[in-house]
Amino acid sequence: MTLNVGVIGVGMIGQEHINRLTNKLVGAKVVALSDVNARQAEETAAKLQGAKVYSTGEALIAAPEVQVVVVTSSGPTHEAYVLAAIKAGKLVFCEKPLATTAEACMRIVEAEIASGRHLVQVGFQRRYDKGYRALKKAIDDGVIGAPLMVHCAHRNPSVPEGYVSDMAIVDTFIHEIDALRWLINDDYVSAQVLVPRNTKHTHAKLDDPIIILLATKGGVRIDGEVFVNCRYGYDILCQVVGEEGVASLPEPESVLLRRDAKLSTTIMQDWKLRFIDSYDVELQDWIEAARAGKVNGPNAWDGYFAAVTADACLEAKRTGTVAPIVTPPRPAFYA
Ligand code: NAD
Ligand code: ISE
Repeated sequence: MTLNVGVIGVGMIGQEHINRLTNKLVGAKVVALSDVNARQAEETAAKLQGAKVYSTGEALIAAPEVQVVVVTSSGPTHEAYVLAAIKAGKLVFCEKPLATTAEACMRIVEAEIASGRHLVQVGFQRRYDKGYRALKKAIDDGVIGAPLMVHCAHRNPSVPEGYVSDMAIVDTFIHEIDALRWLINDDYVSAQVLVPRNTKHTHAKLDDPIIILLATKGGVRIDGEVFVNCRYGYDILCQVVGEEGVASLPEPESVLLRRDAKLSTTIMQDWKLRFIDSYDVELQDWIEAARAGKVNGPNAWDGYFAAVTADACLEAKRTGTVAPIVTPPRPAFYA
């Protein structure tokens, strides 16, 4: 059975996901598109066989030929589309963030529980990355003993002018927020944010770099650097220090060169390339689960927990204090 997919949002990652659904993955077909930029939706549809353009995301979700929905529109629009998909009883893959506030994520959690079905997956693709999976296996197998500390960094070469301070947390560090609690099987209890002096490459509305300190229920301490004007490349680092040893995220494969009296490898410049395989694995897994009427990946509760943590980081940065991370107990529905 081929799944008929409707995609809402045909911007940067929307195009990437449409391309992989159409040309790389198996078991799905993009049959419907919608975007507030109608021209862009029409131009994208023209390149696909038989995809229909809907003037609103809600109309796309309601369309009988659309079996499952992919939401790749901008963050503030996610809540309404995910809620509409739940109401229509359709499985929905929503790019991160699930929604832009913890309250909005909770409304999604409540609606999903009320529907009685698992319908929502959030686009935290790091859980599908080969390197992160190998690192998690080493931790889960007890190779380094119980984790004590995690050191990590998320560096981008540069960001556009519109990228402002909060985005370092809600758009960028949100990936670490989700990946690290999954990696060490723990939840966070507090956050603190340190702001070193700015790089000369930043602008007035962006503190860059920043350091985020998280503490977990189990007593693990995490330090995460976000540096989005690092200049030299797109670099994701993660090292877990345990009682018996240290495990690090493997570097992406690259030829090791000996030349001109130098030993060198290439550092990628772009998140799209760095995680290209994980996006493929993530969406293929989603399609296969969806064909069985299920969701296997990061769920609405994970999206909610990430949003609560991001809010605490923002509060900690604003007040210069250690902010508590408080959530209600995880509902049995998400056990
Ligand atoms: P983008 O700005 O390139 O694209 C967003 C698209 O949404 C645009 O085409 C815009 O016209 C459309 N849009 C805006 N409001 C809409 C509405 N109400 N209804 C329908 N369409 C609407 O942004 P992007 O970089 O593609 O990001 C989209 C989402 O994907 C964001 O939530 C972002 O955080 C996420 N993202 C995730 C990753 C990842 O690594 N998982 C990477 C990049 C982006
Ligand atoms: C972007 O929104 C993403 O999601 C990328 O994966 C991330 O690495 C980048 O820093 C974000 O801005």
